[in-house]
Amino acid sequence: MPITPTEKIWMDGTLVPWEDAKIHILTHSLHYGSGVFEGIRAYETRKGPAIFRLTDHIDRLYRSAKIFTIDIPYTREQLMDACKETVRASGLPSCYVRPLVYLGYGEMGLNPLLAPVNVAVVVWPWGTYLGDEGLTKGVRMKVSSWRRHDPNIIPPAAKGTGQYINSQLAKVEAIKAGYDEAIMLNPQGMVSEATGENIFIVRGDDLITPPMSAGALVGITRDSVMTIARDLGVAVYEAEMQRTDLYTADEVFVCGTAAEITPVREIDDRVIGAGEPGPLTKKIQETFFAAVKGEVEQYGQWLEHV
Ligand code: PY5
Repeated sequence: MPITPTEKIWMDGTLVPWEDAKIHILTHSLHYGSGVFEGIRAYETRKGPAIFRLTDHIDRLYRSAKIFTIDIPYTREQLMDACKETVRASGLPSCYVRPLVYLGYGEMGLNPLLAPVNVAVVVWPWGTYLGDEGLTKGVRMKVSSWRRHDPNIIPPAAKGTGQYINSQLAKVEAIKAGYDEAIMLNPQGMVSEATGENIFIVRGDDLITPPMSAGALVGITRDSVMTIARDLGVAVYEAEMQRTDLYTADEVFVCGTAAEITPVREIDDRVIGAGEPGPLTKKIQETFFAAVKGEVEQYGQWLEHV
C-alpha cells in the first residue's frame, strides 16, 4: 500500500512540511532499531475526527520507552496534543496516527543512553490493512516457522521498532507461500499472536485469546474486543493455545489498530468453521466499527476528539 502524503509532520515540537521531515543517515535508531512507536487510528464521527483510545496508546508508548530506558523529552499531555494537532492539520476526517520516538544523530556506539531522543508524529490515510475482502470474507493464515521472541531476548510487551524484523520474517514467509498473514508461536510452541495483530478463537460460547505471557503485545484493540464481548454476555478468557486449537476453533479472528477486526477463514489450509466469518466475529466487528465512529454511547469514553 503506497503512502499517501499529508501536509505536515510533527517533529520535536513543530509542524514541518511533509517533504522536509528528514533525518540524518547516522540516526541511531536507523542502525540499531532503538526506537519505540505507536499505531493509532482517528475515525470520522458526527463531532469531527476522534482518536480512538489515544490516552491508552500514549501510556503504552511511555511503557515501551521505560522498558528500553528511553527518556521521552515531552509529557504525555504534550504528545497527546501533538497527535491531535497533526490530525487537525491534515484536514482528514479519518487517518492512521504514528507517534515515533527514536534515538537521533550524535552517537554511534551501542550505549543508547548517550544518544539524543527525538519524537515525531505522522498521520496519513490508511485503508484496511489486510484488504477489504479480508475484512468481509476473512483471510488465509499460516503458522510461521519463525518463532515470536522470548521475553528475555526482546520483550514482546514493548512496541520497539527493531522487534518488527521478527514480524517481517514471518510476514514474508507467509506471503511468499501464498497466504495473507502469519501466526507466530512463542519459543515454547504455544500460539502468541500474528505479525501485527492479536488473535482470538471462538470455541462454543467462549472467546479465548493467548495471555500476555505467551508473548503477545498488550493490544488495545484486544482489550476493546474483550470489553465488547463481555458486554454482549460472552465468556471471555485468556488461555494458552496450541496450533491445533486454531484448526479446530469455531471461529478465529485477528485484531489490531491497523487490521481492526479481521476474520480468519483458513489456517494452514484447514478451513475454520464454515469458511466464512462466524456470527460472534461479525457481531464483535459490527459493534467495534460502530464504537469507533461514536455510535455506541457506552463506549463514548474511548473517543478523544481532536
Ligand atoms: N501485536 C503486534 C505485534 C502489533 O504490532 C500490534 C499493533 C498488535 C498486536 C495490536 O495492538 P493494538 O490493538 O494496540 O493496535 N500493530 C501496529 C498497528 O498499528 C502496527 C501494524 C503495522 O496495528
